[in-house]
Amino acid sequence: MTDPTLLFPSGFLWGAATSAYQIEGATDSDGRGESIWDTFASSAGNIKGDATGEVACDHYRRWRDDVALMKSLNLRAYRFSISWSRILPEGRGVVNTRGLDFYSALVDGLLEAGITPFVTLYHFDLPQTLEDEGGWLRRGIADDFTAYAEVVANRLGDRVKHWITLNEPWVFCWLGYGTGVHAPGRRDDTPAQPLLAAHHALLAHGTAVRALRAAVPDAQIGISNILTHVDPVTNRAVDLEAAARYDGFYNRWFLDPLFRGHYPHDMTELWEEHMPDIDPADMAQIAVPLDFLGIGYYTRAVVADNPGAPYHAAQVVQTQGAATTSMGWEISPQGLYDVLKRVHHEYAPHALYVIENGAAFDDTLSEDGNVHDDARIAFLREHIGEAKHALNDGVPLNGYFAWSLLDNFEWTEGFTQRFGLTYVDYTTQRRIAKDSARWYAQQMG
Ligand code: GCO
Repeated sequence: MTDPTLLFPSGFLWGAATSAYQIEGATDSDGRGESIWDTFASSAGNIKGDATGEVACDHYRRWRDDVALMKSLNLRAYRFSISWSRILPEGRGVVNTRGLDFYSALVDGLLEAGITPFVTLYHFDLPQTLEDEGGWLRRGIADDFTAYAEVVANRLGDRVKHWITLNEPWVFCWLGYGTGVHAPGRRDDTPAQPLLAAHHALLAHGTAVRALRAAVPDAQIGISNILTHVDPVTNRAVDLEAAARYDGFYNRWFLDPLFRGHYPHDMTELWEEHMPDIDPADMAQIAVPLDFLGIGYYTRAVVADNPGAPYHAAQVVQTQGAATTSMGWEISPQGLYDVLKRVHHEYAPHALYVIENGAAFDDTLSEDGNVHDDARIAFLREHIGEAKHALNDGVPLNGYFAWSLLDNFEWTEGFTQRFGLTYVDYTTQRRIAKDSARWYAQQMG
């Protein structure tokens, strides 16, 4: 039975999301080039269990079954990413048609199943050749990304009408070029490298949006930002200020340039000596009008002042007794409501999607052959309830995508964290819809 409190408008788009490196496998197939995640994962000690994406969910070969699975779950939309290295194995130049053929066939399969494709052009997997030239630290990456976006749009744009340029620049800039826990694993104890990478990422977004508009005039184009709701741990002035800095670092650093055309002034002051050189025309490029903002939301952040903490002198603290997922992230449905309301009021994007939301739990296959993931059902029900709450309060929310369709390669966590609506037995590649998948299917059906 559909939960009556969750009734959404009929056009609301229910979906699930994945990304290329996390599910495809077949990293050597059909002319694909190497990406930074191939390199990073092949180096011992970077990933739990030294796991890699070489096989992952073998989606590259099993995509037809996966589309059938989506259809059986009543999905109306599917968000997936394109592997840049399949399309341009060297990052630029010679186009690998077989890579385009794969995504083209997938798009046809989705449309035949009545599922709207949402394409993400970049989900963390930069071609290694481009990283060798400096990756996101090199300004020319914006032109490379734009040229790649054009190639994909020219092939898929007749059928794909929803485009996401970048997935979560906060993640790949700060974790890839600051803490070094994500590919390419470059480290900087100061904000300089992450800020330079982020500026080029935002610029690449802006120039790619223009190229996409030219190639696909009827496209809906957006970006996906991971956002969090920040609460100070106490009401002491130092913690309030730390919370503001953390918010500047995590949320506003990306939202302000996209929607206001400048970086947040309190943060540029804090990071004055680390700021990249900014060409005066860049900010206008970055603030190109968008059709939607995609929000990735997983948890809130409770923040304390910590003068010794790198980058922002603030620290995320655990809430005593709070329920968490197996990632250790506090479960905070209210935070999703707060984020949606805040973005609507302060930045007013034309439309919003919850483009990723979900939870990892220690799922096990029961003797009855099912996965009884009641905790995930509760997580989804509460978060979707808060999304509805925001919609009721005037937020122009157009859809919700569960992360993820399948258990998959969770970056540095390897295969130890299961985020899927569908359980994947990695030894046989059998897919088993979890109880949460059936619950989700009923919401949509
Ligand atoms: C990210 C990505 C996803 C993750 C998901 C769970 O946030 O890093 O978009 O690829 O798998 O968010 O951590």
